[in-house]
This record gives sequence, C-alpha cells and structure tokens, in this order.
Amino acid sequence: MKIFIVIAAYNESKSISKVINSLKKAGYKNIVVVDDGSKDNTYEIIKKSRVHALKHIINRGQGAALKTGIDYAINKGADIIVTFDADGQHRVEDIKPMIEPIINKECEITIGSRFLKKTSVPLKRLLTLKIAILVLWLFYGVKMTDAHNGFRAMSRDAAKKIEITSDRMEHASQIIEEIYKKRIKYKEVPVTIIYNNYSLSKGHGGLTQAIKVFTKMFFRKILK
Ligand SMILES: Nc1nc2c(ncn2[C@@H]2O[C@H](COP(=O)(O)OP(=O)(O)O)[C@@H](O)[C@H]2O)c(=O)[nH]1
Ligand SMILES: [Mg+2]
Repeated sequence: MKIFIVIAAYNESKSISKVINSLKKAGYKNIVVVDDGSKDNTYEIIKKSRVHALKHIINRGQGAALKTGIDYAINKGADIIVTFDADGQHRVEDIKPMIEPIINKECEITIGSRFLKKTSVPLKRLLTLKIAILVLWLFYGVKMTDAHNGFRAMSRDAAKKIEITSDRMEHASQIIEEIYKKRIKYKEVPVTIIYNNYSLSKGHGGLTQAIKVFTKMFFRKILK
C-alpha cells in the first residue's frame, strides 16, 4: 500500500520542518508538500527536506494547494492519500486510525472529527465550525460532527472522484458536498486538533471566513 501524505503550506517556515520530521520518524516516506506562494522561506525549507516539494508561484488558497498535491500523489501511484496540516495542529498518531477503515474497505474516505473526542475548541472557532455543520445539514441533509477538518484520508478511487474547484477554505465544505453527491462511502474518525499560540495567532477560522465560505456555498447551490 503506497500511502501519500499531502500537505498544503502557506507561510509555515516556523512549523513545517517539525511536521515533516515527525511524519518521517513515524515511517511515512511519501510526503508531498505544496508551498502555496509563501512569502517566507517555506519553499527553501521543503526543498532541502527530501520530500516531494511543489510550489505555486502565487498564493491560491488551501483548496487549490491540496488539489495540486492530490493530483501529484495520484500520478505517483498513491493507493491512499492523507491530507495533513502544515502548522502542527494534526497529530501523526491519528493517521493510523484514519487509514485503517480504508485499508479494511469499510469506506473510501475518512474525515477527522475533533468533536468525537473530548477536545476543548476555542470559542471563536467553535461557533464557525458549528455554523458550517448546520449549513451542510440544511443544504444537503448531511449530518457531520465536524465539517472543516483538514485531516482526511481517501482511497485512490475516491481521490479521483472528488473534484475540488474551490480554491480557498470553502473547499472543505465542497469535499463534503462531493461525498454526498457522488455517494462515496465515508466515516468520521475522532482526532485531536492541537490549538497552540502559533495556530491561533494566524487568525483564521473566524466569523469573516465563515461568512465567505457560506456565501460561496450559497451561490454554488443556487447557480446549479
Ligand atoms: N490560511 C491559509 N492556509 C493555507 C493557504 N494555502 C495553504 N494553506 C495551509 O492550509 C492549512 C490550514 O490552514 P489554517 O490557516 O491553519 O486553517 P485552520 O487550521 O483550518 O483554521 C495550513 O497547513 C496552511 O499552511 C492559504 O492560502 N491560506
Ligand atoms: Mg491551522
């Protein structure tokens, strides 16, 4: 089984080496890092790290960066693709329980859920995450416990089926829509998301972002 870890990285020079090293230490050999037009030296770091180092020359957003990485992994013969964050918020130990249901053919895709485990999510994040879950339920009738978790694992077939056309953060909701529309068998797996000063200082996941995601989803829904 060829397992590929795909990481989208935007201005992550402070954390990316640590993330790559912990993955290597755990035995993951196929690591694809897509530098999403960072302004810092993220690309120089990944170039030296002996991973598959890809680069967008401009910043296109996490959705676009993941698509680049996933397409690359498919071309390199990946059997399973795991998407993993560059900022140290995901735990390497959680990869095994994420890929097991796919290896055992229980489902084609697993989505990490921080709400199936006892984690304390900062209030600001909690609100937007709950809104995202509600919107997915209202629009598609899909009941998820966590809709914007960047930690996922998918079979090669599922990765080929899912079309990501949303460049920025709304790709997370789009992936759930794709799972629903294409009737891909999925499972939510409890994972721990690490909230530290570094991740919170980046200031994403706030209400403005939630409104942007919702607006894009809304137009996608009515323009179809
Ligand atoms: N915010 C942001 N993250 C990006 C972008 N492109 C790639 N990423 C990566 O996407 C991952 C998740 O981003 P983050 O801001 O931590 O979002 P959150 O943890 O889901 O609230 C990180 O590994 C980023 O480095 C981008 O344009 N903006
Ligand atoms: Mg983060």
